[in-house]
Amino acid sequence: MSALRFSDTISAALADGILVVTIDNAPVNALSADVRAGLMAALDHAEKDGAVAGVVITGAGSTFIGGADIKEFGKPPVEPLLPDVISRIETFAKPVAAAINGAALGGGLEVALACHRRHAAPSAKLGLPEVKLGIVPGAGGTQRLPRLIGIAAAIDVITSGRMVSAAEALKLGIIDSLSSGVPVTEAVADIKTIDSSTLRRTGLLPTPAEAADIIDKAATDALRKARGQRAPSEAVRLVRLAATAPLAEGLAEERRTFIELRDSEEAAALRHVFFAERAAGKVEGLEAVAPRKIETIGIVGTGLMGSGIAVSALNGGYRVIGVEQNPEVAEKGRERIIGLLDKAIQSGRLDAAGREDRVGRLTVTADMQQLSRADIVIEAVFDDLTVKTELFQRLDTIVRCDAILATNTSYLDPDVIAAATAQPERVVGLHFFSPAHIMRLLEVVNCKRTAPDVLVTALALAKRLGKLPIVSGVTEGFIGNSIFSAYRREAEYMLEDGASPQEIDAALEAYGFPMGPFAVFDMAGLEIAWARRKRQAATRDPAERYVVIPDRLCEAGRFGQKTGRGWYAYPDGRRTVDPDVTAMIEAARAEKGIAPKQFTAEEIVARLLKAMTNEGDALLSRGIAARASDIDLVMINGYGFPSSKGGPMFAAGRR
Ligand code: 3H9
Repeated sequence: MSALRFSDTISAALADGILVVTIDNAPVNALSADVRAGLMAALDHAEKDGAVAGVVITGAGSTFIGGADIKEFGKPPVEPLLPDVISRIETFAKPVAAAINGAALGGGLEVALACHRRHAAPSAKLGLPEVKLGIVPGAGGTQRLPRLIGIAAAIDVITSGRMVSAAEALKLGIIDSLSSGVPVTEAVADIKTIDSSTLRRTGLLPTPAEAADIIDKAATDALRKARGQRAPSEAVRLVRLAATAPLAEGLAEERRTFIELRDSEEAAALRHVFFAERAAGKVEGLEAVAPRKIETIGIVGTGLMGSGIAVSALNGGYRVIGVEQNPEVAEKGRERIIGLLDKAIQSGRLDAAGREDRVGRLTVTADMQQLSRADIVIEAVFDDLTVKTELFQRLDTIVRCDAILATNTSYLDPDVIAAATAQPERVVGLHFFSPAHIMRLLEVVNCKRTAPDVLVTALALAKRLGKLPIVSGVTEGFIGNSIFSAYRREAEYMLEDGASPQEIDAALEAYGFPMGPFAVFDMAGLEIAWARRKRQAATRDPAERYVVIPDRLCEAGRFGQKTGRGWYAYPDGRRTVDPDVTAMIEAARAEKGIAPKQFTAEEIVARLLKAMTNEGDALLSRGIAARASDIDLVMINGYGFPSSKGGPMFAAGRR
């Protein structure tokens, strides 16, 4: 094999008369301008060189191609454009095969779809995740995929943006073969046998015949899940076009739609979220710190939160020791955890073998001494400072000296809990969101004395649990509840100033929140916040504006949905405006002599955004949050802020 180089990222070697072209553009072989130019140059070479009988395209490392280079979006386009490279591959006179060694996503799969043959490693994942970035595939995905697998299946794959396993890709017809060895070797052997006059050019295939009702159902399902987002509905329209329009027409319409969506606010916001997620959990200065080894996780308390944490830990492959106060409660905790695993089976997220494996790694006991085997203990007991400090002092005497202690408090000061222990540097906060086995967000609280390797271990653990870890410093409510408190306060101020709960909720829901704040308060219950306000009453600054309406609601026994009444009434479970609440609000305004103002939906959103970003700025200036994008991720993943708006800090910057 003699090595050839076509650009900084594209090299090739001749193997048995086949030019094996390798894309080496770490970290994910994205299709940058240099990759596109190198691919074109390699094809030029293959076209002219009579010794080359065919071409195999593959990726260096563990990825085939991670897609278009998202960092290039928003910059002036640089030729050759990806659709031109792809069209050159499809119409190439000599056979071209894709040796899919790892993830083939977005533009990466589009390159493969244009090849005449596709061989994938069993571990490869394939997909068109563009809708997650607010765009549609822009290099032929909506036109070529349906020609291979049919309209209904293409609608599902493209509008979900899901990763398809190599085995499923074979079944669907996306790939031609699953490699039992090295995909490149098999692709070279295969392509040598192909006659150039019989090349299967995907774009020229008709879409397979399908019953109209199957296609309609796939489209209806996709649009229902899209909940008003543009990209999935545009993708459905484009995929349907593949059945009726010639390739050139379909590609032109796809390109026009791709560019329009790529330049939209929604796509800019979703790109921000993509890069924010990659930056999250990275702590400056700790890059070289190695995490401690974690195999066994102790969890004290197996109630609602503890059982969810246990399921997360079992899903992450850890051994779990749950501890309860007595054997009866331990048995209940075990049943609760197994019940959650059974639910996962019912919803198809887990199979019977997976359940057995998890149950085999689970112990729930009333014997706290068992925690001497744990590498980390997470407490999920009642959120009370005395309860937690006493527990940590007891744990100090039981766990190994190198074990980590984590508190799952949402409002208490973990520095105080840490200070009560013999080794405060081994204490970290892990603030899970409920239900803990479902919610991705995990605030990792870096306490005053947390050791660097303890923080790094907590972050590594969070990733293995499939969580999105965001580091927060210590402050009341950490990042999320600090901002949510500011949001809540402002919503209450607006209520007093003249807006109704239903106007505020409707404005936020039209903006993209699944529920407005008052509907959320009713769902969560009003009594916990009431209890906290009562605790804080003695120390509250009398000059601070205080809205009494939520207290009045609680005094009237209106604790939200669970009591059938809160900010709204719930006859037959339906959220309904309650004249009694309107009267309470009007009375509270009159007591303060406030003349109610009218608010537009735009004003309501602007005021709430401002309250969130003011608090966000304060958290940044105090070093509680490391970056504005971390705040955005917390609000999107923990509090329903619409990802299509990019989070409060991003949205405020675009106004
Ligand atoms: C597209 O293809 C449009 C076309 O239809 C039409 C075009 C005309 N570009 O996730 P990781 C970076 S749209 C630039 O932690 P993993 C990422 O920022 C694209 N950079 O790795 C990070 O950088 P850093 C459709 C990218 O192993 C680093 O790579 N494709 C891109 O957990 C590692 O990322 C997608 O939407 C990119 N495309 O997962 C796929 N991708 O180290 C998006 C990644 O500086 N990518 N980076 O923080 C992924 O889903 C995952 O990255 C992947 C690897 C599964 C590939």
